[in-house]
Amino acid sequence: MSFDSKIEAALNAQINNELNASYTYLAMAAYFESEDLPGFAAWFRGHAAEENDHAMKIFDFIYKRDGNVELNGIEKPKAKYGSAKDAVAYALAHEKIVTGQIHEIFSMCNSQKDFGTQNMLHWFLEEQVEEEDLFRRILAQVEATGGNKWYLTQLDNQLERGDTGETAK
Ligand code: OFO
Repeated sequence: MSFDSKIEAALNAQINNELNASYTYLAMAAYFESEDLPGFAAWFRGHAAEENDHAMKIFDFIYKRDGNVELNGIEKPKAKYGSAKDAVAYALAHEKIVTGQIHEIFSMCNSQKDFGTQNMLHWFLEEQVEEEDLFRRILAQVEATGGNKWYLTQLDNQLERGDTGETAK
C-alpha cells in the first residue's frame, strides 16, 4: 500500500514539532545555566537530545515507507522564564501539546487505514505518557521548594546525579 500523502505531510510536520521541542529544551538548558542550576540545565539538555532522537525516529520511518522528508524552519524558542517553576510548567504544557499532535496523527491513520504508521506511533503514545508523568513529578518537586534557593539547589544536585525521584514501576 502506498504511503498516504496526508500522513506523510503530518509526519513531516511532526519532525518539525519534535525539533521545536528539542530547541525549546535547549533554550531551557541555557536559562538554567544562567541561573546557576547546572543539574536542571543538564536534565533539559538531555531532553533536548531525546527530542532530536524522536525527530530522527520519524525521519527514518518516512524513508522506510518510501516517502520523503521535507524539513521546515524552527521557531525561535522562549529564552527567559520568571522562575524554575515557570520553566518546568512551560515544559509540561509543551509535552501536552506534543501528546495532542501525536493523537491527531494516530486518529488520521485510522481514517486512512494506515496501520503501519499507527503501529510505529504506539511508541510515541507510550513515550508521551511517560514524559508527562516525569515532567509533572519534577514540577511537583520544584513547587515543594516554594522557590527557596537552598531547597532548589538540593533538587538541582539531585537532578545532576540523574535522580528524578522516580520509583521503579
Ligand atoms: Fe518527543 O517526546 Fe517530548 O515532546
